Amino acid sequence: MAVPEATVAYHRIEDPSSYNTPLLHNCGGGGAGGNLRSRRRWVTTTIALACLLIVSVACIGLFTFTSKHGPATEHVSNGAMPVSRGRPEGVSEKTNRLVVGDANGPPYPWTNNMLTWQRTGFHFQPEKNWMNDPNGPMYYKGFYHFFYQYNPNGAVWGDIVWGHAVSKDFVHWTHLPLALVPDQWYDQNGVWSGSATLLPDGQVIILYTGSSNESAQLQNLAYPANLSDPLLVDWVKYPGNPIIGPPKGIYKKDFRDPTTAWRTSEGKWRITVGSKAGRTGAAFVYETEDFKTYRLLPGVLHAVPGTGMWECVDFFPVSINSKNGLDTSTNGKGVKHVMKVSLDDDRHDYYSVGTYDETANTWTPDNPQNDVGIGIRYDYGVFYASKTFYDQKKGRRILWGWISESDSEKSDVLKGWASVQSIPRTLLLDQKTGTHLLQWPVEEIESLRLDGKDFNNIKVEAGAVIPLDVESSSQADVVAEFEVDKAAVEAVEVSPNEEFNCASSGRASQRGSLGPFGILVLADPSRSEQTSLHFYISKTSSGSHKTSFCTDQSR
Ligand code: DQQ
Repeated sequence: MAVPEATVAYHRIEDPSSYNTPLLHNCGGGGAGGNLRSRRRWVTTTIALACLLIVSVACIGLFTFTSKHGPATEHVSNGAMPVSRGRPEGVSEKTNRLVVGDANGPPYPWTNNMLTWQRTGFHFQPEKNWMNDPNGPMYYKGFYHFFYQYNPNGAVWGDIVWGHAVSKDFVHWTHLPLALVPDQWYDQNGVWSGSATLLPDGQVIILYTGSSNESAQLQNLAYPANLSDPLLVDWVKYPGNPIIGPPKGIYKKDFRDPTTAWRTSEGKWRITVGSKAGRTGAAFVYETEDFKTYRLLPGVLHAVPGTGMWECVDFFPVSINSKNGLDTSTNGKGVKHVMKVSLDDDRHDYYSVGTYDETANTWTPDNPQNDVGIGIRYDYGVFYASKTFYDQKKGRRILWGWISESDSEKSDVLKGWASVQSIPRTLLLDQKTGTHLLQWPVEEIESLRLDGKDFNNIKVEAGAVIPLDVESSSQADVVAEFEVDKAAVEAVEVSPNEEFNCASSGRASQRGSLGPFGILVLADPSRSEQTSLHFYISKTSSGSHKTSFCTDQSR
């Protein structure tokens, strides 16, 4: 049997205490790290994974074909889920899959110490309270701006406003005053998700969904009060709002989250807004010249039966042959278009690579089997309502996503906060497959690395768990590469039942034909607790190989 060989670079990273500064303090030091180093060596069957571990690393182990010991503690409660608070209002929040067993029973006796320990250092989060979707990310006059769905009044979803923070490097953040709050009839029930567009003449446009006094989802325009303020602290709502209401035949609560606008070959602007008709998820397109009046274009950009409500649609171009990101308006030769939808039904983000036809107002996936909502996801952990933006400073496209903890609302209330944002990721089309996007944490994160340790040529025998001798530290950044020999990959057989799938094909403790192999973090010595990040190589019925990158949080 083949023996994967692993190389692991482990870095302690800085003490996070000073990285989120309160209102209008100085931003911490800027400065990017070194060049993005490509560690993907796909020439042989080498797989790299990078993860910024957000909490104490008690033990890191490498494993393959893990032992048959079942989990000592199964932290899933007996099917009990906290009540989803958002659905009656048109969105579903805190509908987690794995709920720590305090959902309905007596609350777990958390102490302040335990709850403080759970707070992250470098993933973006406000000082307190509930946060969900990333909104309107952009680079403006030297600052990365980040807005987010925020409840200023508590650690559960509700009373939603746009929080606002800026950074020069995605590491040090300065929290600014709330940017948009519900103060009009058309957003009285909440200032929901939306996007920013930078216009060539220097104007900045925000389009967002207001949940009205009657819970209708209406699209609205806002712009900075003072364009010469690099912090864009004050925002004005257009007096002619709302600018777009639900199209005929669409239920008033199924029409939300306008995208960044892109420019057509005629110099007009278009946006898309997610919706559903029956069980068919769909994206409507509107055209405008001044961002105040809009025309609904005939047909839809795309629709997929059976996928339900499409939230937070994202639509952007990627380059077929360059490693640079593309401005959202780029189109033409050498360009593919990515569509991403966030499925309200299963709370996952699905994307697909395809072709945009501006004249026909359609986007078509290259591979209908990988269509949005039924094919590839950005992330197989907890990652939702994501949004990209084009960073014109460094010529890259950056992805943000909302990560909620898999605990209950009760725990959130005790903690006094809920949710973090992903470490922003650079996105590129994988030139090898042409079907997948490559994601890598922004290079700035590497500036946090302190001393580290390298472990080379570790032979990972079947069933082995190899502890790595690393100090216990509160945060760590680990890059692990696995090299699997070609013969072993070729020997993988098609599974008689179904193709491998992270979500349904067994956890890290279940052995398969080539995998799982990966790293275990947050593991106690007996491994009754551990978090696994692992790969699995399988063969599809068409004979091609598929590598899955999974996580198992069940212990
Ligand atoms: N969250 C927002 C909505 C969006 C949903 C409300 C996705 O605009 O559809 O907080 O998480």
